[in-house]
Amino acid sequence: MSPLKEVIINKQTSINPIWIMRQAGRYLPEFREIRRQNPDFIKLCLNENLSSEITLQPLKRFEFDAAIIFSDILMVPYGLNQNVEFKKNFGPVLGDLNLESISKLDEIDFVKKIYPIYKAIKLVSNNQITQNKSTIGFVGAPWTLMVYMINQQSPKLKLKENFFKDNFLINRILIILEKFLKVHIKNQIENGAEIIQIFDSWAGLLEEKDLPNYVYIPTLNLVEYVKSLNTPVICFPKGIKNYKNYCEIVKPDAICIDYETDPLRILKEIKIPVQGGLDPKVLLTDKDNLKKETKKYLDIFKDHPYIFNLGHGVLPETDPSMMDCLVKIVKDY
Ligand code: 1CP
Repeated sequence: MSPLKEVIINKQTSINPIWIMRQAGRYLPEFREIRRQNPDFIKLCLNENLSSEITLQPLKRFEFDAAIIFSDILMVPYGLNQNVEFKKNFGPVLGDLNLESISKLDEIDFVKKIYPIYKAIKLVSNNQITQNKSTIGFVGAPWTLMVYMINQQSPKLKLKENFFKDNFLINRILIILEKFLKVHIKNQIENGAEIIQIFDSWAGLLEEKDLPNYVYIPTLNLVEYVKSLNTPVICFPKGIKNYKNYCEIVKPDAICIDYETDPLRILKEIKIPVQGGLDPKVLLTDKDNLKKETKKYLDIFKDHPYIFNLGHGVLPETDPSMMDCLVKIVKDY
């Protein structure tokens, strides 16, 4: 069994597997070179030879225990025929949302449009490098995807003022997303993804009272679906205050925590395997500090099933030699 599954399924505490969110891309010079030659990000994600190559790049450099497929959560709105573009120094820009056309879309056309993603997963999972490692497939949670689809850009700047105005639209989108996310999950698993991570990057935008409708229930439906396919599921509800409630209601197989979450509180309150936590900014400091901060997480979770990861994606300005150092600290622990 792969090290990640040993932790998630067998609750093994004597090993600390490691992989890093956004490990493929951004901070690696060999990725930047491919990216420079391929300015259209969507096309790059749909080129299975390049996207599988990018997925494997970090595994050639570092002793990671998992490959996360080079793709994006916004490939689902793209598959639903909403225009998606990634603008340099700005981020994603989405086209107008046409509910009528999305409602009519059938499964086969959706799968056809993003099919190279599944081919890439197959190439990665069949590659010698991923033997005894996990190939991780992923989706954005319905809430986070809906945020991009309605807001039409990152909510980092702000959420549209009338975001919640159209209740009918919101409920329809959530239902449609649930349907197509299940299709996307199933195809990833059938092509070799052995673990699914659900990214809810914008869960922290909601007030406590809105979590059941937008986060807990839609995510629970997906979690149950992944489990029904005999596949472990890791959830990352970034920015929420109450991870305990989340775990009790959504019941993922493992929970990924963000860098603002107190790991001691998690250890006390949460029984399921834990992943992540270390602030990605620590990789921008020095090696002594990196060692100190990394050991903090390893010490706290030494008797708890724990997968090492960061508390959000690795930052583009990270020096790969710091990543090398981090992996060695975790492996030598
Ligand atoms: O390791 C990997 O890089 C795996 C592939 C991967 C994953 C898992 C990418 C490639 N993106 C994602 C997930 C993703 N995409 C999330 C969830 C995780 C998170 O919170 O970081 C989100 C919110 C996105 C949306 C997205 N994609 C944004 C907007 C972020 C925001 O501030 O709103 C952006 C800028 C992207 C582009 C993107 N996706 C991935 C890469 C390498 C890039 C950069 C593309 C480039 O080179 O310009």
